[in-house]
Amino acid sequence: MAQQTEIILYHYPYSPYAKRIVWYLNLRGIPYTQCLQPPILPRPDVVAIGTSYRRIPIVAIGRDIYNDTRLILSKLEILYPSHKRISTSDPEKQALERLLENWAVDGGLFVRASQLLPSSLPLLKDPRFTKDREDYTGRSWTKENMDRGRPEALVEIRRAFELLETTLLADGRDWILGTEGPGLGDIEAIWPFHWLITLKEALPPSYISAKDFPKVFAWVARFHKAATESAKTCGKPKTITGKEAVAIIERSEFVEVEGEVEAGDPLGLAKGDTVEVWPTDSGFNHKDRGSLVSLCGREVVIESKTEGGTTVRVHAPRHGFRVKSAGGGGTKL
Ligand SMILES: N[C@@H](CCC(=O)N[C@@H](CS)C(=O)NCC(=O)O)C(=O)O
Repeated sequence: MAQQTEIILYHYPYSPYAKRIVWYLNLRGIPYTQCLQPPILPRPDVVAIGTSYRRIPIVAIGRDIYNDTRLILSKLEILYPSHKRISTSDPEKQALERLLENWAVDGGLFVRASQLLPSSLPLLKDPRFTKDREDYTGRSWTKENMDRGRPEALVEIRRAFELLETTLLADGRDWILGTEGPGLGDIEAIWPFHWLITLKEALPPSYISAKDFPKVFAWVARFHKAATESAKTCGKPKTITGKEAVAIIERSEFVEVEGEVEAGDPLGLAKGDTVEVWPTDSGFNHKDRGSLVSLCGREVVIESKTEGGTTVRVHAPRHGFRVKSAGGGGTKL
C-alpha cells in the first residue's frame, strides 16, 4: 500500500536532520515529494495536516503523519521493503547503527554541533530566528551565550572526530560499517560531521582539520559525492504547496493498519483516551493532543484532524517523547 502512496517530506533543505531523510530516500531510490517550510514558526502547512509538532522534518504517507527522523527511518525500512536495501542484516552491525543514531541524536553530538553555528551567520543576527530557537531548545541563543558555549562544544566535537578516526574508520575503510556502498550506518553517524564540515567557519582549522582527521574528512567528502550522485540519479523531487499537500493527504487512505495499546504498558492508558504527546529534548512547548490509537515500546499513535476535518494518525517514537493523559476517554489510572 505505502509503495504506491506519495511520500510528502516537510522540510527545509539546510536542516541537517532533514538531510538524513533525503539521503536515505535517494540512496534507496525511493521517490518523494517535498513541501518546503520556513526555517522558523509559524508553519501553517504543518498545522493544516493536524500536528502541533514543531520540528523538521515531518513525513506524511497517505493519512499517516510521522514525526522525528528516528521513527521516519524505521518506518521507511518497513514500508518500502522492495527498494534497494542500505541497512545491514548483521545483528552486530545493527547494534552499531542504533548506537550511532543514539550517539548523534541523544549523546550530545547534535547539541554540541549546533553550539558551533558561527555567530557571524546572518540568521543568528535575526532576533526572530534566535527567539524561535530559544522556544525550540529552551536555551539562550544570544551572541554572547553562543560565543561562551563554543570552546566546550569544540572540545566535545573534536573528541567525536577522534573517536571515528581512531576506531571505526581507522582501518581505512570507505564506509563506516565496512559495507560495499554508503549505508544506513553512515547516515546515522555522518550528519553532524557533514553539517559542520560544510558550514563555513564552524570548525577552526587550527583545532579540527583534514590534517588532524584525514579519514573522517575523506569519509564525509566520499559520502557527499555519493549522496550528490544518487540525488542526480533520482532527479529533483516534485515540490508542492501546503494546500496541495493537505489535499493529497485528505484524499488518501491510511498506509498502516490500526494498532492497539500494548497490554501491560506502564502508563496504563486505554485506546480512545485523550492524550498529549510531545518531545522532551527540544520542541517541548508544542504538544500534540488527540485520541490514543496505539501505544507500544516503539511508538505512540494518536488520531487528529486536518484543517479540513479529515481524520489522520500522527505517529511519534516512544523514545524521547512523553505521553500523558489529557483527561478524556477511559483512562484506567
Ligand atoms: N529528534 C528530532 C530532531 C529534529 C530537529 O531538531 N530538527 C531541527 C531542524 S535540523 C528543528 O526542528 N529545528 C527547529 C525548527 O526548525 O523548528 C529528529 O530526529 O527528527
